[in-house]
Amino acid sequence: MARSDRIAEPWGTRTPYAPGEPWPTRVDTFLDEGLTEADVDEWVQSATILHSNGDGLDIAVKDGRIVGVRGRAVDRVNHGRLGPKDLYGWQANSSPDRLTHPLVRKDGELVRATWEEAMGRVVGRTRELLDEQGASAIGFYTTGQLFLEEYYTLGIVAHGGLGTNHVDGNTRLCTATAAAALKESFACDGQPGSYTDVDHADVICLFGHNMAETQTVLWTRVLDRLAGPNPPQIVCVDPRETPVARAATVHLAPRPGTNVALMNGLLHLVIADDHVDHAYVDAHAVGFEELRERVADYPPEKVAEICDVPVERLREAARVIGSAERLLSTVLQGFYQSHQATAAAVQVNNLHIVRGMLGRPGCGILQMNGQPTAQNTREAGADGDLPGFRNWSNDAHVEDLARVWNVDPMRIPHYSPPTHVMQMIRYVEDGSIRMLWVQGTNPAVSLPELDRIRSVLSQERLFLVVQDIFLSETAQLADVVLPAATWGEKTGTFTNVDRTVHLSLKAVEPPGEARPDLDIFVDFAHRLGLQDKDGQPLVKWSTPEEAFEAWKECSRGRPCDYTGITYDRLRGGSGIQWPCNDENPDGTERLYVDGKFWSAPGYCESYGRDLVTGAPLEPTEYKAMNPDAKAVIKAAGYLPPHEPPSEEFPLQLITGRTVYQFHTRTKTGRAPQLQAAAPEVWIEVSAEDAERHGLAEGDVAEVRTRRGSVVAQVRVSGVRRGVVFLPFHYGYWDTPGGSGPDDVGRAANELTLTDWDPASKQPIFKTAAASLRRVGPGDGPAPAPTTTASAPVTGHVPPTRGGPDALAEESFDVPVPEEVR
Ligand SMILES: Nc1nc2c(c(=O)[nH]1)N[C@H]1C(S)=C(S)[C@@H](COP(=O)(O)OP(=O)(O)OC[C@H]3O[C@@H](n4cnc5c(=O)[nH]c(N)nc54)[C@H](O)[C@@H]3O)O[C@H]1N2
Ligand SMILES: Nc1nc2c(c(=O)[nH]1)N[C@H]1C(S)=C(S)[C@@H](COP(=O)(O)OP(=O)(O)OC[C@H]3O[C@@H](n4cnc5c(=O)[nH]c(N)nc54)[C@H](O)[C@@H]3O)O[C@H]1N2
Ligand SMILES: [Mo]
Repeated sequence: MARSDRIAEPWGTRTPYAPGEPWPTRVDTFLDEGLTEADVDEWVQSATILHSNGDGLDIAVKDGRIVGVRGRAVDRVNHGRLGPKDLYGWQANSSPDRLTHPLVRKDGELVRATWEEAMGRVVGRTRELLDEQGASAIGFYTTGQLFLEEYYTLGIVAHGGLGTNHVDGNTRLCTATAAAALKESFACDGQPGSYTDVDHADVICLFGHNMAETQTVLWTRVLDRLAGPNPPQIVCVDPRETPVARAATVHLAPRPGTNVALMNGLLHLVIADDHVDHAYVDAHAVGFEELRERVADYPPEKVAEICDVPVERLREAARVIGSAERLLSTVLQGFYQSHQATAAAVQVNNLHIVRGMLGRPGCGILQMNGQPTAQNTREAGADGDLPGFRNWSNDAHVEDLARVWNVDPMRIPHYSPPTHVMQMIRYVEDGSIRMLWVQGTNPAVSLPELDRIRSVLSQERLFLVVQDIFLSETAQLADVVLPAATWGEKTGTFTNVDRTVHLSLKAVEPPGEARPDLDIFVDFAHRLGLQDKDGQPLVKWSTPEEAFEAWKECSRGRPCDYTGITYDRLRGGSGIQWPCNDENPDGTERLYVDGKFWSAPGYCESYGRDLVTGAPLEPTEYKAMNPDAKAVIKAAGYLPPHEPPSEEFPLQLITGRTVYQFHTRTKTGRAPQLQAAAPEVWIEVSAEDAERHGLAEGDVAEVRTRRGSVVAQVRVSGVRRGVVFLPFHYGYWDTPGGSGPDDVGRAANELTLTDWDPASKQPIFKTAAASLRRVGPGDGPAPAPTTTASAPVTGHVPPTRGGPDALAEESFDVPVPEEVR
């Protein structure tokens, strides 16, 4: 058996294939040192949990322990392949510092407690607050990393049981814009495309998406097409020289935060050259005229100036997109974590609608998710939306949900939009939310402006419950810590970006007294005595499979219809794409075939929002705009970033990821190979900016914004000029400070701002005005990987208008044309 090395070779060897051919199989395996497949007692079916790709894998078990993983050759998503985090990340499960028993705060200290005592405190405080202040004193902040069954249970407990509107997921930081953009254009969440579109596409566009590092196996599929006959052309829009940029036919490296201008420029050229599928647009969309008028204001010269990209490059990209016969687009955080997130992501949808590139092989849109189970957070209503993509502003939908739950419709909050997490933090700060229950997320590292977050979460009057598998930075601030079982230790299902549902089975026992998140929610509901209309228990299930069956009923007839899926059908073979029901017994590869949408006013999930103010549209407005269930083309004008560079803060800070680490590193930081590959935070700058600041590779520097500062070694990389990049993975759990900075800042979110996109409410992690200062010499080169976007600069510099010689032009001088709206 070949052991796969995904540290040196994150994407492994090529298996080239031609358009329309099946992607060849390649099985990746990793087992503990010294073991072979013959030593394995049992292989237990699952899928990958450290990104949204949903790669099928089997967990190797020996003597009751996880000892490795192997990609599932039969799975439609990965055909056997695994990425670096998948191969090595599981080792964190058996870390000696896993939480093994509950903790409660006594005299200021977290001390060991029984489940009885810990749950007693949680239930006691819940009762007190319900009596004193009502349900709106209680908030839930969940994740994109639990299982579908767990979210559905949380949703019914929070919405149908307590009746609080304060329920959100960290999916707000992650894929809120994916959902929002799909709701704007198609009035419903759900990815139109399929990963098999990679097999057919002749042009693949990646908008603010470093797929090579963040969905490694999907990128492997792209690389295999590129290595085969008739390869697709790649368009990359990213200010960094990512591996995607290096493989691209056209790389546009815009100034951060100018995505809407760039998209309007592309749409301008596509429409001007009449690469429009008029028959499709006339039959299946509303709003084209408004778009045509709006993008007329964005001629290429003006767009090139706003974005600081060469005008010829922009034209080249438009030519490639305009002449595509099978166009696949992906969109992610470069667009979503920005001030005009939804507006920008919607323009990608517009490109596809205008070009008639939907519902056919190779013509997909993937408004990507990031986390493995983020799709389920959204589907099951744990992010504030109602389960089954029901429309909170449609009374009939609320009534229908009340019927499924057997509760009074008035019990389900739907009087205003669900509270998003940044608003919840504000309510905690103000004191109207008194209890916050955080599950599977680490806001003390991942939310913006950490100094504020730490102070809000450590307030005396807040009762903070944290349900995690480690004593994270956030758990250290809690009043009660609940130890959870995780992937491999519990059973459930989850759904990836292209709607593929996988079953993940329990392989080993959780450590100590740790319990599955599902059991914790069910226990809470029972202890609280939550009941339905007939006095029966509100939560009528206790096992994952029972919860799944209950969810199926809730999904019946809705777009994300799971009624045709059973645990048994998911066993043994490949994952299945929803909707899967009587009409589509084997699942559904692509949505919106033949221009049919789920956007009828009575059926749709959302009436949409104003892209500038975020105000929800009234049902009557939506009906007038889109009476016949078509796709909606929404135009948007460009607005400059909210915190523009200035004399004092002349650079633009962007933050993001590296291939070897996952988020706040609670798992990857405990997997030796991954931690060694990217051990410490670094600062990336262009050669031009390094020179300007007197910095050389490896020097120690300080990045400062109005909120704080981070000190780290400098990597001189292929990032565009005027931009500083920081990975956001490095918090404090493995520093002497523990929960926060002792001496100097390490976490990128010390620097980021409290601000969000008006439509999706997704925080802005990708633009902040920053300054850079040399602190002193370092100890060798920066600790940044050299196999990725953070590779040392090669001489290829992302193209800007003036080219690399335009040193004279001040980078803070972001032009804001007068006529922008
Ligand atoms: N290795 C690894 N993989 C992961 C994760 C991880 O932590 N580590 N996390 C998972 C999750 S939850 C998510 S959400 C995804 C995120 O996956 P990605 O979105 O691919 O990752 P990011 O690094 O956050 O951002 C992508 C790119 O946006 C670019 N960018 C920044 N500002 C702008 C801008 O203004 N315009 C444009 N066009 N681009 C810009 C950055 O240069 C960066 O290369 O990854 C998932 N996969
Ligand atoms: N500056 C900056 N900030 C960002 C981003 C960025 O690009 N830049 N990206 C944002 C995005 S897209 C995301 S998704 C977030 C991610 O931010 P977080 O969600 O805060 O990051 P994680 O480290 O994944 O936190 C997950 C937590 O859940 C725990 N956990 C793991 N498995 C289980 C389980 O089965 N049960 C329970 N109960 N707990 C479990 C882990 O130990 C960990 O503490 O960060 C956001 N913040
Ligand atoms: Mo994410």
